[in-house]
Amino acid sequence: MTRALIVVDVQNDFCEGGSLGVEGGARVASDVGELLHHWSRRDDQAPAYEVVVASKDHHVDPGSHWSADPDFVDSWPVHCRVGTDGEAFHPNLDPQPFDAIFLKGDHEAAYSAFEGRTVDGALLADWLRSHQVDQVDVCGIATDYCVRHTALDSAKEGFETRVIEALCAGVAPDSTERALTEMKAAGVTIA
Ligand code: VGL
Repeated sequence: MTRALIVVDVQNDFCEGGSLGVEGGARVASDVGELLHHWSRRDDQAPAYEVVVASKDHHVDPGSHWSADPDFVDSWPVHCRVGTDGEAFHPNLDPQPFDAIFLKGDHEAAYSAFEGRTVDGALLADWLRSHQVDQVDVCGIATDYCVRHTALDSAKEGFETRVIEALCAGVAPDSTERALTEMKAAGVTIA
């Protein structure tokens, strides 16, 4: 069994103070940072991941995904614009020992890390398979959007998939509850 951790969109714009700040985002960033600290030291508390990767929302011009009058379902305030501080990983996410980073959404909405590519053009599913990964843990922001889509795609791609709820933050309580139910129904374990 080879397990990977996918850290989804722990970026400034999705944390408190960002343009699309999710409550609990900065806390998720520091909790994931602590886990990565143990992982990179390979110490007694290190989680058993062979590889850790991250995704980033990475928008240049995503069309109607950005709106001056967003509905917070399909359209959103300007966020994660390439070249801005909002697109950067949150500073609480420390260290950042990622084996690969998958960038998504240059010119469209992209909620799933599986839509992302490395700078070399590798897609996440191919990258995981080439690293013999068969089990995936997902954490990050937001539970009801990018974590949800990432976990559903992961299960669809055939990876045994688990979402670490304590290391996620959602946009809204209702949609977060619905997302957890939908993920469970798709065979994802909520840990
Ligand atoms: C996200 C809303 C818009 C997310 C991305 O990362 O969950 N949410 N774009």
